[in-house]
Amino acid sequence: LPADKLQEIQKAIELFSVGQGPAKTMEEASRRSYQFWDTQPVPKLGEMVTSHGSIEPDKDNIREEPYSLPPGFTWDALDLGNAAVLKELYTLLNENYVEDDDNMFRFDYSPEFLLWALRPPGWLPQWHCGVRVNSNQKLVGFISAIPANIRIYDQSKMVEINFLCVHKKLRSKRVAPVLIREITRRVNLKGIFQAVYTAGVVLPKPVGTCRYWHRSLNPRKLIEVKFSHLSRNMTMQRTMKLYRLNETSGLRPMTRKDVPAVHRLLLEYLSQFHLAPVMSPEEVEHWLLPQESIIDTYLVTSGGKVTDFLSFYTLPSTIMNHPVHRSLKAAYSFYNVHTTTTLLDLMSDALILAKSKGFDVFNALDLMENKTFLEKLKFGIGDGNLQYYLYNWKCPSMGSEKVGLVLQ
Ligand code: MYA
Repeated sequence: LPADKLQEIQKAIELFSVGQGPAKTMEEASRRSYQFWDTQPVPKLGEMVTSHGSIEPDKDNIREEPYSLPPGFTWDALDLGNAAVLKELYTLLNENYVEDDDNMFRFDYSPEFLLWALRPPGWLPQWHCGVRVNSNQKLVGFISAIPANIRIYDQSKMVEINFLCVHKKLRSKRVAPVLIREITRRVNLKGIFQAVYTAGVVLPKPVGTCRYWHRSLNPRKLIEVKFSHLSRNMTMQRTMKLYRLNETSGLRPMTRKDVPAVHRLLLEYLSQFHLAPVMSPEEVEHWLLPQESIIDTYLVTSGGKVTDFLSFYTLPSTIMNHPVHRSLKAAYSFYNVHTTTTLLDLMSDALILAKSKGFDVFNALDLMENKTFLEKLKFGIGDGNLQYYLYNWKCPSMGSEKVGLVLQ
């Protein structure tokens, strides 16, 4: 075996014997301990939470010095307005960010998408927190925060944490906890003491557990790249027929003029969920106004009035080690609001639109009211969960249908 493979196997054995590898299920999580997370204001995994409230009080004195990185590394707030810096972040994530369990696909967030995700109204440069190697300035770590009004019980002022990434060569050296402590400090300095984040791994303690579902739009390619497989008793011909879609949809793209109407619809619709954003009109404009190859929003109108809308964002994945196909084009369901149309009809249009734009697959979580259409519209269940977490806020956990928040 080559040396790097051997090392990987040794590492796996080591992790297995002490049971400290990342846990993908509650079962695995219950058998491991959390050296870092046990020091943080989050409920313990086995803890039954019945009340709502912060876990530790807001601090008056926030440490002024950044936390210490291992020798040879320094903090650098990334200026994403600089195209060269944006490209560095793109490359770090493109090569080192989230992969599927079988290491076949890795998220490929485009530079323009990263600007959309990281510069919403109220963004701060110091919350685009990078780690560089002193000797050559290479970017090897990142974590970000963006401001958000999140409604959970009566709590609202929070940040969303995303894009935590440590270069593959720097893994398992406890750099992630330093990144998390440092972004916490920088957020605390602005008087914010709660955060929301999602992850594929089980940590103390999920407030909700969601699952991705996938609707094939280009089944031949999905099978070729082993994203899906030909079902038993099915031929390629029959599979393609099964997933065939109509060509046209009667919806129109959202424009800037639609912001007030979309804002009203969204605010009202999200009030039914336990965990949901409360967006300003400016945030609705930022998050929902169409931008090519980033975010699509389409409206249903009747007599000039907007009654329903659907939205999805564009997030391709790199296909690792395939001779022909390099990229999997995926659309992710974002916020969908229905008042006159059924959600089923609305999402059926989302599939048609995504197909006509050349997406290979349409992904949706089983949150909000999505369970009402997933099976009917021929989505297949994915493997692995997306866990939702709150930092420094305890509250009873909820079913996925009470989650009304979608992060990038
Ligand atoms: S989720 C996406 C995370 N990124 C990836 O999965 C990309 C690929 N992986 C990596 O880059 C690395 O493996 C990462 C860990 C960076 C994930 N969230 O340095 P280590 C704990 C939280 O030796 P590494 C997203 O972006 C782990 O249990 N903690 O490990 C949201 C262990 O702690 P403990 C995680 O593999 C992020 C410790 O880290 C995660 O080299 C939200 C090991 O550190 C994870 N996804 O690096 C962050 N994975 O000893 C929290 C592992 O206790 C924000 N760990 O078991 C909290 C709120 C902060 C703001 C608060 C403001 C008020």
